[in-house]
Amino acid sequence: MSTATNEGRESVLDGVRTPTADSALLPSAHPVQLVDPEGRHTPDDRYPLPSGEDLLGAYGRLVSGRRINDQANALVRQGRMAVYPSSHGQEACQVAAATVLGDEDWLFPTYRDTVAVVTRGVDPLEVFTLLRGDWHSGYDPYEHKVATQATPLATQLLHAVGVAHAAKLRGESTVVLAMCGDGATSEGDFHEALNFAAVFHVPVVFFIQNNEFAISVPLTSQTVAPSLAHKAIGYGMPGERVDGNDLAALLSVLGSAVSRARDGGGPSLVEAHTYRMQAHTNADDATRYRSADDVERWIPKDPLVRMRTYLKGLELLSDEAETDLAAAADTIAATIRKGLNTDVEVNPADLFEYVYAEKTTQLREQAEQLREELARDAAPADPAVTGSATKENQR
Ligand SMILES: Cc1ncc(C[n+]2csc(CCOP(=O)(O)OP(=O)(O)O)c2C)c(N)n1
Ligand SMILES: [Mg+2]
Repeated sequence: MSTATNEGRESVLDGVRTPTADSALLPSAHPVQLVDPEGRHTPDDRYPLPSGEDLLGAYGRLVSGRRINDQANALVRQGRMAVYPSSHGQEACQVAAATVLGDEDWLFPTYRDTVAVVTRGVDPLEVFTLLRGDWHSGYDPYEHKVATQATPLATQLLHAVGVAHAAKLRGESTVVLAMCGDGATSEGDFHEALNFAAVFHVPVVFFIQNNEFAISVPLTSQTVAPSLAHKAIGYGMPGERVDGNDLAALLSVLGSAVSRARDGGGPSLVEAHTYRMQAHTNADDATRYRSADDVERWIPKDPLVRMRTYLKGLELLSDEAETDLAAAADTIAATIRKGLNTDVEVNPADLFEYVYAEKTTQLREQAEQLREELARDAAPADPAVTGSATKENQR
């Protein structure tokens, strides 16, 4: 292994890596949990419980996240949005992923991570522009340092590693958090991203939301690894697993992975154990491949109820504060409803813009063809043609 990219680190080939060092890369025996489903604190020496203030702030974002998910689902049913991959039940992962990052950091989300993108500060209406199908992407990735949500699985992991590598070369303190699903871990891009990140020792945190399904494919058909977090050791980076419905544990585990990356510790992999409570998207019928009982087992583990019980038990969340948070979430939902219920004027010519700095010959030809067709359609109808068509129809 080249030492040029691994300054100061011991080579595996020298035989200096001891079994103890290897086991330090392995994830915990059980997913890290700091607050159990009944809302009780379950201490873990390795991971500090976030402060009450931090948890309260994150809980507010959880409430808004749930509201955004449910509002988006309703808008899909009303035909105002083309598609929405909901993260209902996975909101703690979403909120934690965005909350642990600083302004200088980058987030690389999947198509399911809308709530993480909004938590990072992107205007929900700009986020929904993409899902509505109006525009190439509704937000400027550079403004909030959030990459565009994309459908191809795992491609964002490679882009994330590239950004982290560039930041390292420039001597910046940027950390990149790259999200993916359990299904995406079977992609070649996942392997390439993790291997490159480890070999070049770049500041990236890979965050897998294991929601037990890749559309209809259950995790048991996806992998026979002991856990997805175990995959990390194969690349020479630490892996950790965390209860994906425990906001406190997610903040602590992801926060520690981000600090480690920022301090020059290199990449790591965090797997959150959660569950996709709803269908893959509105185009999917989940009852064809899983039972209602399977889903019901996860209802008592709901991340929102759990954090509310915890905060209320410590009297950190008053009834009044809860009403205020619900009202704030309703305001966001009302803005989304209003925005998506307003028809936008689209310019068909935009189909050919904004991809290349200079249009290719083919694009120019296609743009011209479209312009001619639209001009022809817009021209007043020729009565002779209309008359003969009418006669034709009457036969
Ligand atoms: C490269 C690629 N292959 C296949 C697909 C089709 N596809 C879309 S979503 C999906 C399942 C992904 O599951 P997972 O990674 O677990 O994410 P989740 O949807 O559960 O959040 C598949 C196979 C795709 N989008 N991209
Ligand atoms: Mg999945």
